[in-house]
Amino acid sequence: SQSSPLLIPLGCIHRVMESTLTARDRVGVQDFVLLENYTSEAAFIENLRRRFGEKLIYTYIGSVLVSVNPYKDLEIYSKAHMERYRGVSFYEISPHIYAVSDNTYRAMRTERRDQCILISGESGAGKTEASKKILQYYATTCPVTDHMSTIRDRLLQSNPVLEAFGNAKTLRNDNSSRFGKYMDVQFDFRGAPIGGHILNYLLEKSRVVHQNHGERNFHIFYQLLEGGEQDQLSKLGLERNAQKYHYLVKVCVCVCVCVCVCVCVCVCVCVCVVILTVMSCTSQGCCPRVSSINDKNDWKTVRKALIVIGFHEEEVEDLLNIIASVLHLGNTQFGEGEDGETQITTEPQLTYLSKMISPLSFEQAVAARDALAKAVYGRAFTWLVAKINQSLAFKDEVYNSSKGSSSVIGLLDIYGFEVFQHNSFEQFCINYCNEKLQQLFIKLTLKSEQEEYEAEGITWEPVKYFDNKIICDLVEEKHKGFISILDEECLRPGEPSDISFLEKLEETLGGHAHFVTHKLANGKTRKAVGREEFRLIHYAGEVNYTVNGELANQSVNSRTAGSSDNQILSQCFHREEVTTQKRPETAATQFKNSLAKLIEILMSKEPSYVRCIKPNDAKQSGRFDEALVRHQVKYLGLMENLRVRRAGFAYRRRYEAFLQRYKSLCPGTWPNWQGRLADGVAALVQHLGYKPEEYKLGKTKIFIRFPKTLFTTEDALEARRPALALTLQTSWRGYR
Ligand code: AD9
Ligand code: MG
Repeated sequence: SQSSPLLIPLGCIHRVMESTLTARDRVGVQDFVLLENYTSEAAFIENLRRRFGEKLIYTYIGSVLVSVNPYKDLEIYSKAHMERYRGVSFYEISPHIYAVSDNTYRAMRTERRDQCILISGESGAGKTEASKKILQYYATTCPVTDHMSTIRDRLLQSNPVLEAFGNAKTLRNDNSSRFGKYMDVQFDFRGAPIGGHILNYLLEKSRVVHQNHGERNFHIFYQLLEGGEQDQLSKLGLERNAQKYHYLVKVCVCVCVCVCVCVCVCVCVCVCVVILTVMSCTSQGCCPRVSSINDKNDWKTVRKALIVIGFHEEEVEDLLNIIASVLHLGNTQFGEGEDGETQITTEPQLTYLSKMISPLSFEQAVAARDALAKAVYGRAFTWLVAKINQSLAFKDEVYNSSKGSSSVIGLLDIYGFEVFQHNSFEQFCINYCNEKLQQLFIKLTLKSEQEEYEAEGITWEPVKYFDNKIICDLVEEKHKGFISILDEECLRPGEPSDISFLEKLEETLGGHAHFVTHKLANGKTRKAVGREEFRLIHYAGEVNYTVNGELANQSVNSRTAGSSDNQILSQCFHREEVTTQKRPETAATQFKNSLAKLIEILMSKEPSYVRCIKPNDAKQSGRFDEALVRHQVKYLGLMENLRVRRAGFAYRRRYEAFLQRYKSLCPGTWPNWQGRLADGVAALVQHLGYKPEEYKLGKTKIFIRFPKTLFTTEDALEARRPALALTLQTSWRGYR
């Protein structure tokens, strides 16, 4: 049966090795299950706040780890800390991301079942940091031979490379992941890492040509300009000044306002306050430098990482050429030719770019330029991931030496739910992806748990929770969901139009509880939603999306790129694509399908959860904004999670397995029980002195409410058969 992550550590709290806990560790409760007033949201938040105040950022809800971003480096990630958690049962030590990492690792080894760790939370909550800490834990604590150390190093070094090309500064996070990442780490039978594989999801390509004010393009552009050697930049025709590049920053007009306040008390004191107001940053982010980022150092790290991963010098050159050509593309300007046609007017750019003059209007030429830049960057990113995957693929000789048995731990780190002033198609995909993951969490924790009680005929007080399936359906339902409508509009003959798309949406989805447009039912206009917008009421909040450009033609001048001398580019734009002009799937459908595959992968593994919380919007350490935290606790469903956990049965086991394990503890069932299994179990638990409130007998399984009950039984077994008793952790895991 599908095992649930709710089952294991409720009881862990009873076994916490008191001696390992310091007074500081005891602030609040380490597991929300222990909260006296466990139904009170205020008590929940107060516990988080108190612990956060003591820099205790981790707390459990059973086996689910809740993590609050400290926004400062805490000294809890050293090698010594890793050692403390290594091989120690989840419940014997204070909550930590390393405890989850270790528990998952040992479960993979003892149960021989693939695992995955799902990290969720909104943008800036700490998902990427958590996933890096997990990977570092495995890299440090798992056994490795020389042979395997290369793979371990490559796994670690893939992070800075992918972050350089796929992360950027946003208003929410200075290192925001602009792509989704699922990484499988493969281990051999000794538990050593032998390979890896990365799946990447929808890179936010629009960022290549446009960023909101206060944001940046992908880190790699600034890293190259800041850290690249002078002769390398010259070769690429680049200047060491981000201000020169349209795709990075527009020349800002700064207006200085000088306010003089004169106060006369015997002497005149003149206080001048100079306010620099950035007036015109119409299209780009306007912030090439970010205080929390050192582009020059990061460049060095990326260059070294590329070597570790196994990039040849020519490949690095080609990659840099692509980065440079995107910048040159951005600076390409258009003017009117003698016959009124649009021409490229910036000569120097032509030295670095293939000619792309065609009978286009000015707007079309700009759109084609931007589309080409996005496509080139997007495909180079895909190529990069494929290249990293090649280097992480475990080689046959390693596989053979591992005697053919390997297991996997998958790490999911995607872009978090986000809301900006202007939300486009990309935000729609990011937030839809978060809906799907929330749905998976509900399915695997809240829903499956309650369904099992029902199926087994166990009396149970159902816990109410918001099921966001209704929003997933709104987006992906066949024929009448958002994506189907978008597809239809795109496939209609003639130019697809944003307005007709919006009308279609209104026609089909108008009246849906989670879909809103500017039109009110009484014929009036809703001011909070613009005429080119629609609003989705997501599980995590309301977001207005602009349809402007939603259906923009994504055709790319593949011919130019496909015949390029640059090896990466010509691989990215296959020749067949140029000749076979079949209409591709829309980006939304592609994304929907890739998400469906991801969910399938995750469902095939045993999940562990890390739920990340962002304590404030100012990215400041020590600040705990209660309203913001309350909002996240609500939409992440943490209270429901706790209630199900408290009300539920920590442990369940099929009758035959339960009897088999414990029959020796009861003369009536030993050595073989001949009657009905349920009766045998009833006789056994009666003999063991289980109280009625401690257990329930279902149709095929016994359900035990408190792990303490089972621990006592385990202890009895251990006392009787010390040689046969497995470690507690193993047996807990194995009982399913
Ligand atoms: V997004 O959805 O990719 O925009 P994430 O990934 O959830 O987001 P990230 O892990 O990038 O957020 O964390 C944001 C910043 O918070 C980091 O750059 C760190 O400066 C900070 N952070 C997060 N977790 C920790 C931590 N455990 N210790 C110290 C942290 N700082
Ligand atoms: Mg991230």
